[in-house]
Amino acid sequence: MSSISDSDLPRITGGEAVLRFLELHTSGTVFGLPGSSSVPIFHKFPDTTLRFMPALQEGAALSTADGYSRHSGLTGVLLYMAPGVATAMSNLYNAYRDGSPLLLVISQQATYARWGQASVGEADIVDMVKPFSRFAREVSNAEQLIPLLDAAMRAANGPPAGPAVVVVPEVIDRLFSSERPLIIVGGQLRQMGGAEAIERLSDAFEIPIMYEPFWNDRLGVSPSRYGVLGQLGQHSSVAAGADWVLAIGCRMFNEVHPRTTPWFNSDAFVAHVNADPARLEETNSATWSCVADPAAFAIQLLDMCRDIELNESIRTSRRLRLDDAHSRRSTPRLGPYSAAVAALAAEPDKSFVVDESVSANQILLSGMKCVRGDRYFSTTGGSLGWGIGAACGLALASQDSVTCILGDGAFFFGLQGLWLSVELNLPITFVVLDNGGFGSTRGFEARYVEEIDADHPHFVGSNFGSASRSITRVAEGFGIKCHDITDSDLGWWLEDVRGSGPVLLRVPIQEIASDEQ
Ligand SMILES: Cc1ncc(C[n+]2csc(CCOP(=O)(O)OP(=O)(O)O)c2C)c(N)n1
Ligand SMILES: [Mg+2]
Repeated sequence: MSSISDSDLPRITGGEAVLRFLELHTSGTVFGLPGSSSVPIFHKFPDTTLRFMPALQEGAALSTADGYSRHSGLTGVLLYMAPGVATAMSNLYNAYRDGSPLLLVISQQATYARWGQASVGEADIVDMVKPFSRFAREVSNAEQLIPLLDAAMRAANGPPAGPAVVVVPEVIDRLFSSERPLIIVGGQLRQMGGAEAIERLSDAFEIPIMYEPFWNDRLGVSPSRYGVLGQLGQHSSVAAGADWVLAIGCRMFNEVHPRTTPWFNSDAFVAHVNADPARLEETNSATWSCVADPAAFAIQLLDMCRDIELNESIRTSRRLRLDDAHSRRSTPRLGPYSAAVAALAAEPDKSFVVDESVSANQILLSGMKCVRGDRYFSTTGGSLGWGIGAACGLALASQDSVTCILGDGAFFFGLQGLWLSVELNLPITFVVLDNGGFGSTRGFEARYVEEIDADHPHFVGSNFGSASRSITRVAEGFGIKCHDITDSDLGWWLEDVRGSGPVLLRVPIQEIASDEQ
């Protein structure tokens, strides 16, 4: 009997092997941008069932894949050597922050031409991407290709740390004796499937819920639940007065603009649950923390509370506290974004929403009045230029309409992504909230100028001047229908154009004195 030797097996190229792997294990749609060293892979696409979606620039390829993966799971991206990676980096950072399952296959200079950094496009790509990926290795021989792709796939699918569910009785005991409990949720709770359990816990035991401060990549729970009080703000009396806090699937609020005063009373019991140990390390004020899949934790917590009766006087005082918080919330917030936010508050019930609205983001989050919390997406990374691509990816994956809310700066950063929306006639409404520049940066500048008591404010590079007016011209140049509208007409326009193809609504926002423009 003769045995089969290696040479009898049909040989396939590395490029074919990569594409077969993507065919078997990913959403089936691959994003990217070709270059000289990746031609052999691209050449094999027609022999597969994979669909390739091109991009004008790698940042757009990455954010489009990110959006797609949020709907359809693990998604492949093909990039060209160091230049492609460097261009995609800011959106790689966003995807990493939000735990988006992406499998990036990056080409490298041919082995015979590797000179360190000397040959064109060559660099230590593993070192470049390591801080923003769960797994990064270079394939040095054919045998390693499939095992490394396999390991990368498992790392990308996560969760970052396995479900090690430990619910200590302390969390539950204290919950039932607490008069002023509070749950703070992050996008990880939604991503891993725990939204409903936390909503039910809140309903059953009159517990207020808040979204974590700063950016949220997803809405941890549905905004329409009675317990939901919007986003945790700097001056929240509900947080300051809380005696039991469960921070679940979120960060611990000490990033970007750190507070000097604590969020909670020093006597409060604060539990922090997150699937990623690195997030727990950021903890600066938790009494108790636990690495766990937040969804599994929430479901188990709900289950363990099922037969426990809440003392009637505690229930009454919790209900009064919730009613009181609601009555204070219903006071309308006045501000330059209020009309636009009101028009967008129920948008996730009608369409997927991708939010890169920067200054409006927090107001929007707190003003949301929708049931479909699962249809809102933003990024915790905050690297500008993500939204347009992510909206294309979501529209492509869901075959549904998407409303993409952008700052004018975010529009200019991500505009290469518009190309795909036109090419595929995707049902996306781009809403550009145009405040004439990098408004949030301008806000920092204004505060700085005030602090140093300067005679003349210098707004260096934060006002777009005439470039602002080019938004509709740029989008029209891509072939997109554009309308200059007012914020009070936004609701009407959304109804009129939703789902009809790529359309851009430019909404001027008057927020600063005209001499600063
Ligand atoms: C890639 C990148 N570069 C720079 C920044 C710094 N930055 C943060 S917010 C912002 C302004 C965003 O402008 P816009 O989208 O118009 O929103 P606005 O602040 O006006 O609401 C800038 C430049 C960033 N977040 N990402
Ligand atoms: Mg702006």
